[in-house]
Amino acid sequence: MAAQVNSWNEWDRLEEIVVGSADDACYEPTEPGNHPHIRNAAPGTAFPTGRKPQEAIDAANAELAGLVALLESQGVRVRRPEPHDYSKPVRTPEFSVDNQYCGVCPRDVMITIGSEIIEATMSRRGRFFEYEPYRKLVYEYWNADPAVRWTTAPKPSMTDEMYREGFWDWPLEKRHAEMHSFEFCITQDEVIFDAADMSRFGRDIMVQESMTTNRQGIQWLKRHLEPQGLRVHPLHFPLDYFPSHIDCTFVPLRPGLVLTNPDRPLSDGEEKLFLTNDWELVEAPEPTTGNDEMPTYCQSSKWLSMNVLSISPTKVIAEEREKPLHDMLDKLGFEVFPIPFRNVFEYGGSLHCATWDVRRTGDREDYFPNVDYQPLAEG
Ligand code: ABU
Repeated sequence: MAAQVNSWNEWDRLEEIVVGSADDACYEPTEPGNHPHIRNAAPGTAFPTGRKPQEAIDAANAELAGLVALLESQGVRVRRPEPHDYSKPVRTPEFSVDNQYCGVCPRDVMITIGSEIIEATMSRRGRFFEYEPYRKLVYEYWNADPAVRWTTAPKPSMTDEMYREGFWDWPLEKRHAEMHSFEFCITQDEVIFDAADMSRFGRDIMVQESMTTNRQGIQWLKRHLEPQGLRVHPLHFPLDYFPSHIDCTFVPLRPGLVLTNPDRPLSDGEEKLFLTNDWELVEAPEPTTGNDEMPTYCQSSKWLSMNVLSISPTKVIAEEREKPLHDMLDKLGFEVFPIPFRNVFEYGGSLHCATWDVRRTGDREDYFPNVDYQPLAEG
């Protein structure tokens, strides 16, 4: 029987993928793990709550439909999340939030590593139940193929104690000091990670320590994945004051080539792993849109420009306005498929974020034969 779930990296030829949906999306709630703000608004202006306007939902859905059509035209099977009422509050014995967020970015919640599907712990209260729209699909894969493994990571408490009070108001000097010790809005007591802080390179998984993934989360991933012969490498980008999700910072495009973010260099010494294994790190060009010109309710950075989706090691989908990036990818030998995606930005991501690849061709390869590897216990 053909494998239903198989994906070892970010670039092999894509066969099946989940594309998110903006149906019933809400504004992300203000909570200890997230203080969303309206771009260019006067300080103190309250961020809206509840359901997003239908017009904004329709505009994002139209662009997501464009992505679906393009993928299908390339022979990729596309699946979608189940409907979910994001306007429902979340109440556990420990916390409550008035509404949830959306199902636009499955990448944040779900990851495929070989034949295993992992549901992340998540780091924010409004996203606690965001695995639900994908459960029917997971059951389908799991029932259809006995080789499929399905793991749900431990759910964190999301109590007030799990968060660092005051993080959002830290003055610049404190932020600078804490940033170098990689202390953000989540503390280190519980296992916390969002799936989008990981990037898959065959046998090696890179994980960014961030506002959405802590050291305990990385330790859990090491203990879970390393007995299977994988290697989990924490990565750090100390000039990113609000790091969340690796796919606007460090984006592998094919074996031996990573697109990097010039504003967010790797921590000193971490580039060695790549350079000693003949990987080339190429800086992405300046995005066409400055941070101040990003959509009003978008909480992500201008570097959504580099949040591209690979259909194969030679074909990449990129946002239509990012012409300098298209030109660079073209020179590097890629066929670029530009599509409009700006209306999706306010839902937390661009093309890579809005997808979760379930099946790509190819097996687990070792792209880092010369690895100076930290054994599990020392991780
Ligand atoms: N969800 C990805 C956002 C990353 C960034 O703002 O750079």
